[in-house]
Amino acid sequence: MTLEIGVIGTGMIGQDHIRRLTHVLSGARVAAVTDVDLDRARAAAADGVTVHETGAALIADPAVDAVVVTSWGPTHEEYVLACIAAGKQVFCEKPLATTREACDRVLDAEVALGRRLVSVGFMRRYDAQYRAMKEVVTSGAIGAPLIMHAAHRNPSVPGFYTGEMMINDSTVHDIDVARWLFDDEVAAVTVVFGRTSSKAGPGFRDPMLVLLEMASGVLVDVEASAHAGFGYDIRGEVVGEDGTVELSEAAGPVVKRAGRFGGRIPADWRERFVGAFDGELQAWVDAVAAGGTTGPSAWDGYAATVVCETGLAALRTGAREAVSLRARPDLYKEQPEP
Ligand code: NAD
Ligand code: ISE
Repeated sequence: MTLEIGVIGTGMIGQDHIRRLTHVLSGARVAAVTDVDLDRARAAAADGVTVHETGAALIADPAVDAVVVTSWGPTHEEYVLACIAAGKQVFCEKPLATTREACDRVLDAEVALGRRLVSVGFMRRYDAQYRAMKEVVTSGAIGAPLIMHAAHRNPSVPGFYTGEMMINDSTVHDIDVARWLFDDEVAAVTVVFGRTSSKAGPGFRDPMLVLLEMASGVLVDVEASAHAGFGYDIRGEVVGEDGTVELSEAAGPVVKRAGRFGGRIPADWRERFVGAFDGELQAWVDAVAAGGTTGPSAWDGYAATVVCETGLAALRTGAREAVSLRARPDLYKEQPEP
């Protein structure tokens, strides 16, 4: 069976997911696309792909089995809720929705339906290095985890980027990794600033340190940088009672010559996480074709958004801000893989 997919939002990542669904993955094809910019949707549609004028029409299309949402964050709630109402599986790029209240509405709708239809695109869970790190942590080989040091260094960001976006768009991935790696919730967030890079625009205090306190007491410090310049550099090290585990250099071989060694640093998140993006979408296609779903749930999307909102409060106040989550519904107590 070939799963017929509809893609809402044909911008940067929408086009990338269309490419992988069409040329890289198996078991699915793009049957329909839409975008508020219809010319962009038409440009992204290969022969035989229907271009719908609205997301609502795409979701209602009986030829569409399942939906991929890659439009702007504030539009995700509407499309995810429409997919739940239509009983269609939906893979939604992060964020699930941009406010706690919007995420609540998605949780309420899915819980009322009584089965999981929503998967959220936190692709790092499918990265080979992060998965190997999780295996080491859960095996007990380094003893009880105490601290995680992480860095999320963007080479550069568009001129409209702000400190708030560093939390909502970038650090959100580190927040999801921490929850997944330690199978735990974030209990409090503090944001600390030091010297600001001369490359940052007016009012943008970059870099920042985001300190996450997990409910277990594990501390996660995330250096979030927007202007690293030299490349896209993602780092992580977990310090346990008996040892440490660290992500290795990301891409390619190490070359030694003329008394030096070196290798490539990924240019951006597409290069660094290409395998993770392929893996998450293939896993989702396979699970949906088999009649279910997999991957980060609406609960994971909700928790990440609430922690980001708390992070924004911490950024404004400079104080330690406690995270307050609603009770986790039974539907999300058993997490499907990974
Ligand atoms: P983009 O601006 O390149 O593309 C978004 C597209 O959505 C645009 O073509 C826009 O016209 C369209 N759009 C906006 N409102 C719409 C609506 N109501 N209905 C239909 N289409 C609409 O942005 P992007 O970088 O592709 O990001 C899209 C989403 O993917 C964002 O939520 C972003 O956070 C997420 N994202 C995730 C990752 C990741 O690492 N997982 C990376 C980049 C982006
Ligand atoms: C972007 O939106 C992403 O999601 C990338 O994974 C992240 O590394 C980058 O900082 C964001 O801008």
